[in-house]
Amino acid sequence: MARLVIVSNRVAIPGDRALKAGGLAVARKESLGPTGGLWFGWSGQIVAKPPANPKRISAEGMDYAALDLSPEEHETYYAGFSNATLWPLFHYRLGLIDFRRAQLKGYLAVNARYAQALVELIRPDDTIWVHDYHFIPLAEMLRRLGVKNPIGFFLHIPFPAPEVLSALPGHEQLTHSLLAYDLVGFQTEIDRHAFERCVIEHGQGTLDETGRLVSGERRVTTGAYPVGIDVDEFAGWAEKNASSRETKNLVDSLSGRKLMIGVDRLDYSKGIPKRFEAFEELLGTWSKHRRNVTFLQVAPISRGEVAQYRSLRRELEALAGRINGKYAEVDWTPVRYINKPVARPTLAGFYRHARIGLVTPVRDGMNLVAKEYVAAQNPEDPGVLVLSHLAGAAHELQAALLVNPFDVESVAEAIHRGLVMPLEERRERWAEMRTVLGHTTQQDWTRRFLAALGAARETLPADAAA
Ligand code: GDG
Repeated sequence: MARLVIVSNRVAIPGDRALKAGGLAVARKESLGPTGGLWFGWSGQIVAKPPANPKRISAEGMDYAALDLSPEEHETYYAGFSNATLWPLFHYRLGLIDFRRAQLKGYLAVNARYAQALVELIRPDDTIWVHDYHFIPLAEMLRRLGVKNPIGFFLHIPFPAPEVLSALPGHEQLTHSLLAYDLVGFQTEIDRHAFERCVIEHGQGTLDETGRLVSGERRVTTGAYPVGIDVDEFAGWAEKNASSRETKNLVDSLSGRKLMIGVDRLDYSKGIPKRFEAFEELLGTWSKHRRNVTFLQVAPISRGEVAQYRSLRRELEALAGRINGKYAEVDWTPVRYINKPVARPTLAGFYRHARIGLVTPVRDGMNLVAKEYVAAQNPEDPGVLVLSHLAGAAHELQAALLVNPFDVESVAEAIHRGLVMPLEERRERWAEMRTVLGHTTQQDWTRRFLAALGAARETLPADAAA
């Protein structure tokens, strides 16, 4: 059976405790499971003189190859171009972009170094699956080194409309380099269409009769493959941990009050400040909810080395302090704000007790927390998902209470509606969402993407394959 080679920013070597919370790590780890293969990426280590060759580890039937970064590479490629230019740009936050030519140079140099190291490891019948915005130019560099294998790319975050992308210096080069892949996959049809528009409107390609992009000799398939979760595993954790010690401590501490929960990496795309304001609005408008609902926000610190993330942290500390100062009683703290990560099985137990799951990103590729919240519910007494229509997950979870995260009053109204929603309506909405989740699991995602990558190559004329 052909080997699968996965490339992603961070390699999750078994037992690696330093790996931060995040959707990609979860999604990719699960996708390597059934096939085995090689996982290639950054070790998480920053060293003065990184060796050219990756560290090799084999564990649990898989091979891992991890490269270290130098402090300068980490600054330019990771903190700089990837997370201070591409991340805000792709999330439509042009005002937060901090573009520097040296960072773009570092980004291209790290991609070139990775390509050089990877080419040594690739076997002729490998299939290569590259993940996310850190590695947009990787296939182009691999092709230059003579790699002819099928290479697919999946973007976990949104792809911006051409009008937005054009704010990036050198954006034509970036979109053009994606055409070196055989398959370019996105979370939603909106993202896929935005990419297609960028290629066509910038004169880099045209559509053939089957809907593929044609650029010179190359033909590139595009598609939407919404990331899913392992629903059964998550539901199992929730059932088991509904009565764990941690959950019991949490439930006891609520003294019978309803729980509303938010769980996000501390990131400005997640809309956490507006969400805090919506909770403040709820307490101000509906006095009956005062003392009767507690909002738990878990927000593990992420990318603390990037300036925009540090200022978000200060903003949230001030907001939580303001709301608690205004409404807290000696025996009730309205907002519990936690910056420490919490293990996913533990979170599953918390979700099961939460009457409201509040997921209000201002832009999000998919958002796995929304799906995990649904999977964790007790079918007899499910909670209510309040979900931003700007999350990719909203395309599937239509039975959630969909909100515009910028409209604080409407988010407050949706929370109120969820808090007073009759059991029958909660069950109906939940059952509809649970059915949808069952059709697009994590396993379905992997299978669909890899099948499309196989098909993208099989139908190519011989001269166009690589
Ligand atoms: C990117 C895209 C896309 C959260 N807090 C903790 C924790 N988590 C886990 C959650 C969930 C994952 O991390 C977060 O996934 P999201 O999808 O919500 O968000 P991103 O990290 O931004 O992920 C996103 C995703 O990639 C997949 O394609 O959906 O749009 O931005 O699984 O449970 N895990 C642990 N402790 C925490 O405190 N252990």
